[in-house]
Amino acid sequence: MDLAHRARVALSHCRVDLPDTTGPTVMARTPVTGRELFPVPAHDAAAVTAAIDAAHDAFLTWRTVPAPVRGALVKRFGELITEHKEDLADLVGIEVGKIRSEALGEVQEMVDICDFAVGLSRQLQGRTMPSERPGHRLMETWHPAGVVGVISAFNFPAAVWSWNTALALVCGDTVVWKASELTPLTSYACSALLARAAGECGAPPNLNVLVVGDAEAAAPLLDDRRVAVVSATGSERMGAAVAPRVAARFGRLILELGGNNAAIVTPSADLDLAVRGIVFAAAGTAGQRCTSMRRVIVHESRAEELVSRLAAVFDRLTVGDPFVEGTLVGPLISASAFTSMGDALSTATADGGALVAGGERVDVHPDAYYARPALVRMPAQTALVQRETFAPILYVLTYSTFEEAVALHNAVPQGLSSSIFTTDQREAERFLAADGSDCGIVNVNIGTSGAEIGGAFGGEKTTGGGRESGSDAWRGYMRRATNTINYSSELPLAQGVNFG
Ligand code: UN1
Repeated sequence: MDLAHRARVALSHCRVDLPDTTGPTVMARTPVTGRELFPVPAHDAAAVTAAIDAAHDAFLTWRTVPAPVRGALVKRFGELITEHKEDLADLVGIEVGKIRSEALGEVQEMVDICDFAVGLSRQLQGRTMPSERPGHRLMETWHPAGVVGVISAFNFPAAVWSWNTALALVCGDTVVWKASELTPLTSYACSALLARAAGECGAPPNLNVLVVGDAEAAAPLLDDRRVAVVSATGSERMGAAVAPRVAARFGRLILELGGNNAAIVTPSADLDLAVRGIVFAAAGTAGQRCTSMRRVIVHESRAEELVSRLAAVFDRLTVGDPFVEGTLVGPLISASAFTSMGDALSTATADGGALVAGGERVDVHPDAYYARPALVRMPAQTALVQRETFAPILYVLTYSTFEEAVALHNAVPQGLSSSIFTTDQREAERFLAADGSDCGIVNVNIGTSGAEIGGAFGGEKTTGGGRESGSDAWRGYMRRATNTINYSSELPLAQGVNFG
């Protein structure tokens, strides 16, 4: 199959009009074959500043459009995504190497967040509180915050942007999107669909301005005070570079960084369920989700059985071309991702770990990097296990007491997603309690990945503390004003203060 041709067809369905550029370009690639596709325009720092100018101009109009009218645009956008679901899934499949079902799932996640945001556009509610003063009213109002800088990663090139953008738009913000250089085609297609929806709805242009570039190009997003919120998804290293710069100008941050997600498997666990949940979370998306499962902490009484069942499944997972039906594990994004995986496995063995299954390169295309998901038993939670390696490696640790399991679980720097497999209600509740899992996402009897958009998504510690997507994450995209209104003809002061 000619993936360059297929990408061009999807782009033209989405009415992406790529200008012939004399300026900087980035080469679109596919990890499916490891080949280059074609060059597309890229942006430098000057273009990013121009993007902020344009998005800020649009903000000045957009913030006064009634929120339900803003919702109507997001509704149309959701319809266009639905109409182009196959095209977007093609691009995600080509640029990220996701299997069809997961590529379609990513696009469905976009439709879901649009639905959510449309409803939200009539529910951006502030509270009214009783005032302590007679003839006074105390209330809060939520206002648009400004330009939102969205920095997204290769692994969810469309959905993570849409979580931010659907909310930002109904909240009255506009967006400058710094997309991953690894997935420019998907970002051009998403932006074209949104621009089309905006045009049809009579919304101002430049509600979302796409920039494709490297970290240096993104610098104005971090430093420009008009960018009220920076929502960045990616590695802990990226977050450590971004956060202090935004904080230095007191900009608001929504960070969604590394995960080192684990499942605890207790003596009472339903192992049929556990094996399925663990395999999807660990091997799905070739271990390249921020929610991918990286650790299993299993009770010593079930360890042999669980490991042998997991190994049997890892050994027979279909690793291969994601466009071939039946494939479950597609490629790693790059040669360097494969090298990191290999390095991690060597360190694991040097640290006394035992490779039980997988880890080897699978020969699918000579220039592409496919790997069989690796299952590694570790004698301890070593420095390596405490790090996020963005590849399909699952470390197995054992425990004897529940307290030990929770302590091991929480003894990593990251705090994104977690799960427990148990049929003991006490254990489940203890894991969910204040002294249980310290993560932002805590699941029972499902794996760590595949969160629904209705909940707030994000995590603690080095994961960065941000929340995106559902629940009340919208508040991160608005500014709150507290209003005290005096409708009396007296001027009583709060706290009973007397002044003259
Ligand atoms: C990510 O990997 O950055 O919960 C996002 C999940 C998906 C989103 C992952 N809904 O796995």
